[in-house]
Amino acid sequence: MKHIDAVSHVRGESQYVDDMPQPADMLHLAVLGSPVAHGTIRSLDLSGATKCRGVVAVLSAHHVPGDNQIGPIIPDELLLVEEEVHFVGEPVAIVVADRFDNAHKALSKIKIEIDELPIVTDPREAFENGDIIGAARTFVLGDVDSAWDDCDIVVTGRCDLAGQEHVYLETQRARAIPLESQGMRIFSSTQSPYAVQKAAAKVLGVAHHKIEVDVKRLGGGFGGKEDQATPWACLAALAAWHTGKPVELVLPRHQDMVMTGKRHPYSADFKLGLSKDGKMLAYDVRHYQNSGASADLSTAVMERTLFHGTNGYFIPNARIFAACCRTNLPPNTAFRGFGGPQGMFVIESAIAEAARALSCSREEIQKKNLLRDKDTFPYGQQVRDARMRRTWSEADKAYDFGTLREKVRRFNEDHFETKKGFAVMPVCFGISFTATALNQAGALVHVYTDGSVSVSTGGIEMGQGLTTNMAHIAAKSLGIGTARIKVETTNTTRIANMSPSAASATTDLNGNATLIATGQILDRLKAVALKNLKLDQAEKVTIADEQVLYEGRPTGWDWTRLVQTAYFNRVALSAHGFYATPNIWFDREQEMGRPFAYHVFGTAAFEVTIDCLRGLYKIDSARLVHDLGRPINELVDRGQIEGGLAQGLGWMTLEELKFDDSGRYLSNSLATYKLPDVYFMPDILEVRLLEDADNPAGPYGSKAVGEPPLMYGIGVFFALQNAMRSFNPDADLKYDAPLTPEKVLMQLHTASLSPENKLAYIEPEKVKHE
Ligand code: MTE
Ligand code: LUZ
Ligand code: MOS
Repeated sequence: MKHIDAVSHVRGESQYVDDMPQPADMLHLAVLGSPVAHGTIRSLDLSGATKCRGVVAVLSAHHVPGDNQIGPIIPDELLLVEEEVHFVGEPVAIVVADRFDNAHKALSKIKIEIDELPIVTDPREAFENGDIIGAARTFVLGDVDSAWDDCDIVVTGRCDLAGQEHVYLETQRARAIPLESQGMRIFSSTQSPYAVQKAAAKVLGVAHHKIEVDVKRLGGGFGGKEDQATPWACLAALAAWHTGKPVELVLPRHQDMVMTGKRHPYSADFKLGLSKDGKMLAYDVRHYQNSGASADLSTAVMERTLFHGTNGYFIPNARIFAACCRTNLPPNTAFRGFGGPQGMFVIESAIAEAARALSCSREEIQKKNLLRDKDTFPYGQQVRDARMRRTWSEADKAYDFGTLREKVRRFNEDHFETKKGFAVMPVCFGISFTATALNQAGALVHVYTDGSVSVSTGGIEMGQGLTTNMAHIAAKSLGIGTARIKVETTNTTRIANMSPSAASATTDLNGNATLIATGQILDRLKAVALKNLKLDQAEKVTIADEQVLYEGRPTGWDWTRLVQTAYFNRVALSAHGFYATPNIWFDREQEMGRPFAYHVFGTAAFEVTIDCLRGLYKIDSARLVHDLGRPINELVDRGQIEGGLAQGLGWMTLEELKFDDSGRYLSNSLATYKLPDVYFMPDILEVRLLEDADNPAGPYGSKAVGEPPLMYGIGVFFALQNAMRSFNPDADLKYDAPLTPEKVLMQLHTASLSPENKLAYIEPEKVKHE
């Protein structure tokens, strides 16, 4: 089965929020963001804007009829600022006008005077000031303090990790339509319709049931719309409330980049102790998360950093500390991997440092310490199979790490200013929301009398193929063709209290809910077949290729006849299915439990080539073995693997967020924020899937796929470092990502060079000259 939207996407016919026919009297909304990163508002004068052409309303915090509060976990985030501003771009006021351009033009006529306050952008500084969000947390396994004595070597170091823009193609947007009796219908580009429903109800001061949120699809979310679609939907609803007219808000790209949060930057200190044969014995790490100005999802993101702090390794003594540090940047938020990648980068850096100290390869240490069946994570859960080691050994068998490394070594011997590097990246990622309660989903299935089927779930299509998966699961379970299935919009009146589409778990949760709903309908239909065909054993009735079979043999009835007979027998042809992931729990007092239904495993190997005079590099190859379970749709899942990898590579290499000293965002357009493109992708990209890898927890044996492949990208950082070391073994390399070409150049040429590399060395000044 093809991606169900493939044709309409390519033709440009797929509809997003802004593509739906516009009501004739629809108004447009523009948002004024704070011009400074921190300060108290002395005065705010909206009157200039109200006089502008086409302007219908200009609104600020005191126009909010309900509670001006949208913080999802901790109530520390105002929809519109009141006394204080906390980051550049924080929404201050909105203009509602007849046209998009008129609304934006009027923004400059709003007068705001702010007394500036000092700002903090560094998480370590915020931590020293005691400005943390929620509580700092620590996961502990074994006894780290007494384990150092058993170690032959101990390495320490510091990591710095930048954030990342989501760059969904469709920027944040929403359309709100006022209905009778204080009702509001909101079309939102959100991963979490219920988050929008709850926040809009709070802001307008009405009950949840007054707000209907509807989502057809997203032009990408990547976590950036898990929570941060909410303010824009609330602002559109606020404007619709005051004007009584439909209102649409579309953030221009530039505003989207300035006003919304990104992946969390982190800074970390690590200490890793090993035996001389490379066994990791003790790991002590402190993560300082740069949370931005308000909590958003930061505490949950930080929790995943703790869970993935040891990646796919067993370390008998580990202490993982993390804190959310408040800074004057936009509130950082969910981004594919959700704190996991940051935790993994640090342990991979510690391994790189240890490999130097032991004069061995990173792979020797990695391989020796990979998780085995029944090993325990630092949060108490046991590994339930040996797939971490399986993906490593299958990758080694298929791609031959030894030969790849040897090829790189020989190349480097023969070349002076061009160097290659090799690295391997194992990934182990837990599947389930770490907040156990979110692991629930509903599905509503209707069968119509012509045999066509309507499926509603709480899952959001954001390009990842959810709709395709739901259609496939519904069709397969009913024994009919996918042409009979229509997957409906995601709507809060059909599915209540839905969790966000996130944590890679959308197909698992909503697919299982769909199977429960179709299972109920099938049971009823089988009873109808028994009665009307005068048969006796329900379990012998099956439906395959739209034919009703008994003991595998045709009965002469087809799907449509069965459905029509059920209707005339007055049998319900609709069902609601509810699924809650079984056997998961977590105790936050003890920091122990079984938070994940299962883990996804994989191993990736990378080769890179650096031009050491210019700092430029290319990725020669990425070779993966990935665990998809038994995929529902292999093509869709391969798309997820390649897309996730691309995003991870970009995060590690090109994508650099720049803020100036006053907290102003400099890389605020796609001209200054460099994304990887198709040419940047590895020349060789090989993806093998683990075979015979059924997963009992996923629908039809499948495994979640959305996030884990992003973390393979981390490997390229270490491949680049290895190439750099071949050029200049004494270079002072930093565990500082992204490793942009500029940083490669500077790090290669700021330290003294060993004699054998002197030949290749040209003074940076001379390079400039030439
Ligand atoms: N793929 C596309 N094309 N667009 C997206 O926005 N989001 C990613 C991933 N893959 C995303 C994507 C993120 S962050 C998550 S959590 C998962 O998809 C969500 O979908 P799933 O739960 O169905 O995997
Ligand atoms: N969102 C969330 C997530 O609320 N909880 C999670 O555990 C999670 N994990 C990954 C991505 N989003
Ligand atoms: Mo994905 S970060 O769980 O939206």
